[in-house]
Amino acid sequence: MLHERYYIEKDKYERLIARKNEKTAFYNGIYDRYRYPVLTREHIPIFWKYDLNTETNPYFMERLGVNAVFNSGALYKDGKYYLVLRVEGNDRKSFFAVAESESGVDGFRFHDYPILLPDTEKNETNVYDMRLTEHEDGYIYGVFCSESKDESVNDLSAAVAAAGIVRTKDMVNWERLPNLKTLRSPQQRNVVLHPEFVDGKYAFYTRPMDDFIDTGSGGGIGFGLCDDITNPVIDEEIITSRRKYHTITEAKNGAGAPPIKTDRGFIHIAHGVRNTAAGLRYVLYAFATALDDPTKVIAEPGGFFLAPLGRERVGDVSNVVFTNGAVVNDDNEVFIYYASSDTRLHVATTTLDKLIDYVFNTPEDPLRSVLCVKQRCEFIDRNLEILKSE
Ligand code: M1P
Repeated sequence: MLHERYYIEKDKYERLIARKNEKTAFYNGIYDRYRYPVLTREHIPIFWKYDLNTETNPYFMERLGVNAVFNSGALYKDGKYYLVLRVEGNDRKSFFAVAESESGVDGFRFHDYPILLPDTEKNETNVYDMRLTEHEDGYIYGVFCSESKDESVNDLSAAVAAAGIVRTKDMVNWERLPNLKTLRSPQQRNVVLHPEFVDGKYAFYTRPMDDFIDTGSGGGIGFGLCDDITNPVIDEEIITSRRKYHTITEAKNGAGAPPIKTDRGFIHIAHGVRNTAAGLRYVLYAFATALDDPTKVIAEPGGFFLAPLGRERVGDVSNVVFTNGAVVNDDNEVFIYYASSDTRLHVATTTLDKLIDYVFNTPEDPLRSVLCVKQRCEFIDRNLEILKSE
């Protein structure tokens, strides 16, 4: 016999999962936004949070609460959309859980259990932000942040971030590989595995950092090669997408979803961070790199691709959008999964053709106000000519 409240909560839960999502009136011609987040803490199965035994839980109390569901890796396979979410318990520890859907915009349901990672890194305290890469070697890799307390300094909050690696073939059984070693960077976060071998080696997008929060001298999104994924070591990292003064990447940037391969180049959707009087502001931006050289930036639209809007602006870490997963389905529709304010997960949809058009035909940031005004005036000139001739 279950507690009577169970049935009420179960009914709410099933109605939430069955709720259809719909595009909003938002328009920019680049992508569509949706009315509802695709996953929130309300989507967590009841039996992850409540003890269903009426003897040990007579008041039907939440015993293991979940605070947030956000930053997810993404995979489209055999007609299904898989997400590996960052789930954060009320105890602040994050872990990973798989959810799947038939539509990619609604109906996401978690598997019965979260992912129990093999406990091979004994100092690891927290894990988060898994990027899923379907690699040409036949495995699906998950690369994530593996965080440990920094015991080398006398500071309770000091932490060290490294890149953890797992791989699977079925999204159920996960093999853990050793953490990535980057010989020239003391800390790493936002590491992404490139889907193809480069010069016969595994290729990673990295984010060299001197410190846990500040990237310090780190110049932007790095790139490095490693011979053996089962003993992953990167010596040299070169910078692909650079941080630039007075742009959306001034404070830091980081790779997001694994790059999307197109006829014109690899398209990257990354995050850029700038400082404001109200704290850091995280937005998404896009750029393309050459097919024969994934480090060479060949197109970089100016400004942000997607920024926090309306209710997205508020959450545990406000004024943040963050992506670590995007997929292309069999109809060349693109699903960009992005979290808002470290609290819940949304989707934006577009098509491959539109994404290519956006990346290759949107003007670059001229980097100075006077040049930006000149750019806009020339743009207005051309448009007024068109309007006059109508
Ligand atoms: O709080 C915003 C984001 O901060 C970190 O990203 P970055 O390393 O670029 O600062 C990550 O912890 C990320 O999970 C989080 O969303």
